[in-house]
Amino acid sequence: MSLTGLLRRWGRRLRRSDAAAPSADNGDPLLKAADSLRALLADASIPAEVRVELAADYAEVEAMLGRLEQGQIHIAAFGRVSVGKSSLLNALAGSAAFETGVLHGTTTARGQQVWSEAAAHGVQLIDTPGINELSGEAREKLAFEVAKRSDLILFVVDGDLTSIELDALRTVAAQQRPLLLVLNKADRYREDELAALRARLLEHSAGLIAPENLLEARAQPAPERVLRVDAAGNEQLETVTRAIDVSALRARVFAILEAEGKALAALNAALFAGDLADSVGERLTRLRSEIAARVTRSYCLAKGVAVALNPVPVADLLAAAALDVALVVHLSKVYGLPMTRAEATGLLGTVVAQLAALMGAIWGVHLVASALKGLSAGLSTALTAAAQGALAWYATLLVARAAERYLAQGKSWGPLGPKRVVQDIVASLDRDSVLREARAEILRRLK
Ligand SMILES: Nc1nc2c(ncn2[C@@H]2O[C@H](COP(=O)(O)OP(=O)(O)O)[C@@H](O)[C@H]2O)c(=O)[nH]1
Ligand SMILES: [Mg+2]
Repeated sequence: MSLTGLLRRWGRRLRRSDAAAPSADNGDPLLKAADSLRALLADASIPAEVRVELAADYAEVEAMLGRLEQGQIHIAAFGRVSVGKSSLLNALAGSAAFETGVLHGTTTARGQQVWSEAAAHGVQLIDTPGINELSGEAREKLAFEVAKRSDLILFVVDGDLTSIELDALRTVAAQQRPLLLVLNKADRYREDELAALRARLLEHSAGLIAPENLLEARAQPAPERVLRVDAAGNEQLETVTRAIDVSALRARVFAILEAEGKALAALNAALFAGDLADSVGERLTRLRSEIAARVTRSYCLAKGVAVALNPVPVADLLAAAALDVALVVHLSKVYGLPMTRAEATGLLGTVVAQLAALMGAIWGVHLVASALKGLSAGLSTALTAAAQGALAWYATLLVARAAERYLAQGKSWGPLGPKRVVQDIVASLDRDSVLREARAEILRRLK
């Protein structure tokens, strides 16, 4: 199996990881996740170019590994601007570390503080700028990024879900991280309103949030104005501060921490590593086909020019194999599945046999006709030569495509077998335009 295929499989396996449900026989999920991350970081077969492109992700995996080793858990607040995310985290931490305010966009960057009460669990509280109804795409992107890299997400709202919130909730839920829905500013509602709101929230988030994961909070309740009448009968307007109350949320978070503990972090790391393995795999596939296309083109040109300079009969085109063997060997290296010359010769033999069988009768007539198409009588020898060279180019391109298919499937023709694969390739290439381009390119080189 190719590296790309392995990475894909690995990504799936990591995502399926039973890290969240540790059992006695599958070892410590933390260690398992850490081992997977370490293996991904150390995989020497991933080209430097891919590492550079995915540097930020690699750094994140390293950071996760660090967190896993220190046993850290990240809890992030996520939600619309001004619902009280910063206030909520401050209330949990019992500090005022995060800036809060009535103005939209008080929080502009990701923030982090230790939750000392949950220090035994190594919990860090993460603040995010929040998603916006109207603007702030970059901030919104950041919020989603943070959510993606957190171990437990507090999705904070201050009323019924808006459609934007519902979309965001779905997106976050799809990341498969443990998720709590927090109805903050509960002080603004009467008991009966709260009950109705609760029912609506559960209805709207059905399938995403279980009832025990919907919590009410009063992170920074507004002071209450009460009219007092003293003994003398004087009326006085008093401002009474109301107590911060995040006890239900705190209890739920602790219950989750107790029950699932470090497995949360392991699960998240596994999910993230799975994503990374996928993007490495995709990037690798793209990179390979880019390089393979360059390599193939240079061989096609070399062969085309060589044949044009030293024309050979059409039937010999497929036999003039030295360059094609070199091409197959070269491609096998690009695909990280090196082949010996003997192996490459064998592969070439298979492809050429299929091509010959496929083209058989048409080979001499149609192909030469299309190679020469558009050329009028009184051809210069250069044009005839270029037409011959173009045929050689075309044959080499077919060989390269077939070899690539074979390599991309981990040195296998797959269930279709070589005959169908070669047929597909011949059908998928626009022969006339290949020949046209080849001829033009060869003529340019011959001048
Ligand atoms: N009434 C009420 N207001 C709150 C509560 N929590 C936060 N606020 C207010 O909501 C505003 C926005 O809070 P902030 O934490 O900055 O929101 P963020 O943008 O989500 O981080 C501030 O003026 C807070 O005082 C609450 O529980 N009740
Ligand atoms: Mg804030």
